[in-house]
Amino acid sequence: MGDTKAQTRVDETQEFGALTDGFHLVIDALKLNDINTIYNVPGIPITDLGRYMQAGGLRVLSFRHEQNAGYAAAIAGYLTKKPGICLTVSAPGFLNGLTALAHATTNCFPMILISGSSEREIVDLQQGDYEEMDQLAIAKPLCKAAYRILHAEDIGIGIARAIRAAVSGRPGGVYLDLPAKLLGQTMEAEAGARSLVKIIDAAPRQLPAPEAVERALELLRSAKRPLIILGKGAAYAQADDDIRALVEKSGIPYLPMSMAKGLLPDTHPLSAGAARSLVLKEADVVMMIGARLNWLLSHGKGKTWGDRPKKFVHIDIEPREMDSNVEIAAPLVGDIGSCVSALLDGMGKGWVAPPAGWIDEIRAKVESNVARMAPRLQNNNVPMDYHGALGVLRAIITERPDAILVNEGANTLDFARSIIDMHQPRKRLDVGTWGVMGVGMGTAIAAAVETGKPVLAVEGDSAFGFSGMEIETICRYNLPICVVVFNNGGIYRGTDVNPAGGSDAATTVFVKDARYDKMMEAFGGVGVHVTSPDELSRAVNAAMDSGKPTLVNAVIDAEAGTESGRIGNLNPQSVVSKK
Ligand code: ADP
Ligand code: TZD
Ligand code: MG
Repeated sequence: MGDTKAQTRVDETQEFGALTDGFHLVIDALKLNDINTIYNVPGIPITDLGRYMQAGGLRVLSFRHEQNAGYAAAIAGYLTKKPGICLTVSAPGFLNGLTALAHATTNCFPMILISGSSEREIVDLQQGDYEEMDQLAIAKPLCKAAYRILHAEDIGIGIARAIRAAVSGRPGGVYLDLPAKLLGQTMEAEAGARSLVKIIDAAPRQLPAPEAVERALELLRSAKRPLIILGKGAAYAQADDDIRALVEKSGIPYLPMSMAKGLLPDTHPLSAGAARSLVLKEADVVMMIGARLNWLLSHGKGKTWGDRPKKFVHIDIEPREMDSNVEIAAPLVGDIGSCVSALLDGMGKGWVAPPAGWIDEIRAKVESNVARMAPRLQNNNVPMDYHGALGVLRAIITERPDAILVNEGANTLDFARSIIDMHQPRKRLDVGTWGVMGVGMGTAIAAAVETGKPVLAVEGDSAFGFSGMEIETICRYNLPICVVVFNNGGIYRGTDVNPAGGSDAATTVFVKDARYDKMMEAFGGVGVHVTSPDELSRAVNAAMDSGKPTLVNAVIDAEAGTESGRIGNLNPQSVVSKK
């Protein structure tokens, strides 16, 4: 794009000292609101925007595909409570970013997708402009809010609206459309500065009603077998100390959803993580904190939940979440920090812990499940199975509790989730509500960038393939990320054969003995090929010590996995064909 033209514009601005333009108003508006990292892929009409951002002190990370930049922005939002920003070009770049925006919205992560767009007059008359697309209309159903800014003097307000929409109430994705023409528009610098908005209290606390708090406490007091379920909303809220205090003061056992693992350490005596089936079936009062009764919790009913009647307390910032799947006896609507601290206050001194029998029953189940698993995690089989490989990664995370674990795949996901204990909040980042393959490298990059902590990404070989090209990005920014590819040669297993017997491979298998480690070497990173748990342990420890971008190709027994991991039951069955 016209580098020299853009440069001239800046020179003129400096010369007259009185003009600014759309480019710089966007940058100033973001900086004014403490947004300092941008995940992007450059091109018309936003190449110069990225350059000016970098020149203006923002950190601008360029990806190889917008979807990965988008997943990075989404998880940045989750980790920081500020909207993660993904910047893309028009139509195809926008569409690539849109999947991530929808993912952010589904997971309640604050994110803003900012896309350049083509000439409105031509787009609206469908006259075939460069990358013509009515992006605003397409984005709308997939996000919380969508805005377009047409005039430079509206940039301040437009960006303020986008930020507020992303982080207030239930967080989510916001689309912001910036037509090419807007960026080049000029206005008086002083008026421009005055038009910017520094947002006061972007995500206001929402206090629960006192009677709702009392109703919840009454129900909890009446419980014989109470259970707390912690979801990623609880992790997002960053009310870590109060949540821990609530669990410990109440003495109520808790079950963490995948990304809530580590909010309290998985080894905590009140963790019911290893007794999931028991507690879901047997509990009589369940308090949900920042978790939804969606498919991941079997909608709060059916076999998983057993026959015992249950009553629910539900803490959520979104009132419409109440009664979404089952009746909620005690809705507690408000932000988690405020709700949890109100419950703590209300418990006072006279709180009586749940009956010891319930706690003992859970402890016994947890201990027997953990003991049963222990020897399997220590096996040194070659080829490796999931247990042997994950046993060593579990030990590594226990020794390095502040490292961030990124995880995707089917068997690779399900086994890692249950085997690897987490010890600190927001350290486990995974596929989220939709179970999206492809979040891996974007998530790992944003985790390293936003927290400065080392990242261990445990990836199925299929899952890795969706975002694998971003290992170049990891090397380019020299990020402390160790990617372990669980290479079983396919999706679920590497052993399927083409039922038609032809020369085409089966639908779920990949090239045998692929060497993903060599991809990393191509970009100057460290590639290691391992076949045993001991080798895996050495390679990952070395990577975590050195902080060098590393990819470990971990060969896993092609027969070890099962169809769809733990959710094979969701596959429809044909009455005509039998597998
Ligand atoms: P999980 O998948 O871990 O069960 P979900 O994504 O289903 O978690 O649920 C997260 C819930 O947390 C959403 O219903 C969302 O509205 C809620 N939430 C997010 N942030 C807050 C907050 N700060 N206060 C209250 N509720 C929140
Ligand atoms: N596409 C997208 C975007 N998300 C998905 N979840 C899928 C496709 C379907 N899918 C799964 O649900 S898991 C998976 C796919 C393709 C890959 C599983 O294979 P893997 O893991 O190699 O990553 P395992 O260890 O071999 O099971
Ligand atoms: Mg696989």
